[in-house]
Amino acid sequence: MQIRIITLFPEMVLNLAQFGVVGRALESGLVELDTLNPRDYSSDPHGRVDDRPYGGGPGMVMQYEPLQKAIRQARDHDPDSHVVCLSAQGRLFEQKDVARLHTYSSLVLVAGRYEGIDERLVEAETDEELSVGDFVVSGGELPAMLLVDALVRHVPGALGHEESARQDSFVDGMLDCPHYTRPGSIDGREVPEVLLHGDHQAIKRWREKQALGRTWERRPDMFAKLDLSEEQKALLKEYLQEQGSE
Ligand code: 9D3
Repeated sequence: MQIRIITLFPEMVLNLAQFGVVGRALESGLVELDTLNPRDYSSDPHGRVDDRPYGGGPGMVMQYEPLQKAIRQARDHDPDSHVVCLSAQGRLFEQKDVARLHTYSSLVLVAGRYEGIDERLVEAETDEELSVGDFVVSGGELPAMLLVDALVRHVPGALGHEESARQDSFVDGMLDCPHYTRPGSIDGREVPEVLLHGDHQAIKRWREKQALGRTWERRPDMFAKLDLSEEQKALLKEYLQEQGSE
């Protein structure tokens, strides 16, 4: 998988290549990450890539031409290239997009700065517009890095232990259960008894109960989309009874 990020701050996103799961995936050659700087495609003698907004108002707008040239270069004549624009106006990025996007052999991520990008560029040269959440950040770089990290987790072999990738998609739609490690007791707070005895059936059941209960409590939006089995409904009931008795 080839990922190219179009950004005025290439050093920012290339830092991602040095650490953890993404770093190892890039080292192993499973994923290739490059950047293209629109400044290098500006026809302006000073390398300008922004201009004042039509209609007035604060801030600057990223110009069409440098971005268009950078995107065309990044697509590299690959008919399977897919261009994503990171923008606060985009549809919300979620786990199901990860599975979909990771099927493209060439992914081009456009990270904007300033007040925004000339709308005609978004319409004519990008395939979709994605946001990473309802909060404002200063540009598309951190959102693009988030996408890359989530995507790399789905590339076969990138995690080392394939179980985790399968778990990511299994857990997709539900929050994770709580985790514990030694010591068994901290300031009177004990690790749940069931985790200490190696009854794997009981542990699996407990973990699913916690996942269901937490999703119900913390994420009613996620919970509403779940289609619970009879067994899961019973687990959730148990969870709620146990919460009530504590
Ligand atoms: C007047 C409102 N503008 C700034 C306060 C709008 C605005 C312009 C540029 C808001 C954000 C940005 C830069 N953000 C992104 O490029 C961005 C983003 C985000 O801010 N939130 C969530 N996802 C994303 S993806 C790209």
